[in-house]
Amino acid sequence: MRALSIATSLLALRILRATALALALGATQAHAQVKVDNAWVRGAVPGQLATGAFLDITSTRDAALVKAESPIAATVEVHAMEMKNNLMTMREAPKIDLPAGKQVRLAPGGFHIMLMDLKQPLKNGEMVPLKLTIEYPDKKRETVDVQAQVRGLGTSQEHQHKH
Ligand SMILES: [Cu+2]
Repeated sequence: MRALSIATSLLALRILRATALALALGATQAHAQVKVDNAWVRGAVPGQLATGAFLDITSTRDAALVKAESPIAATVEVHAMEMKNNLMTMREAPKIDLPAGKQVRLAPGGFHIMLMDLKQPLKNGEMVPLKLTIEYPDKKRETVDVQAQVRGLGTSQEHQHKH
């Protein structure tokens, strides 16, 4: 009886270990599918209402960036730039496609994350948390947390316009 119960608890321990390992692996794989590099946010002087966040993003399988959030801004949108009547304008993009294995750049003059109704000035060197929501073709979603560094304080005109 005693031998049996030890065997049973050993088995239980093995199952627990296997489960923990599977959970750990699952978590790692989920996050390894999307890689974010060079995340930065353009600095904002006191009183400035909006600025842009930029980054390079690569997904190992087809996906789309569908949403971005940050605690430093009341409103966050994914934006695309386009020419309209010979003027560069920006509009909200419902999503940014991330083809499998291709690095997609969010950069000044192109796609960007618009941080609006800023709650605080952003000084060079500060870190801004961003939460990106990635959607896969099967509609499953996951979030990726990114720390973006503040650079290039208040030098741009392109994010000064009103939305
Ligand atoms: Cu914008």
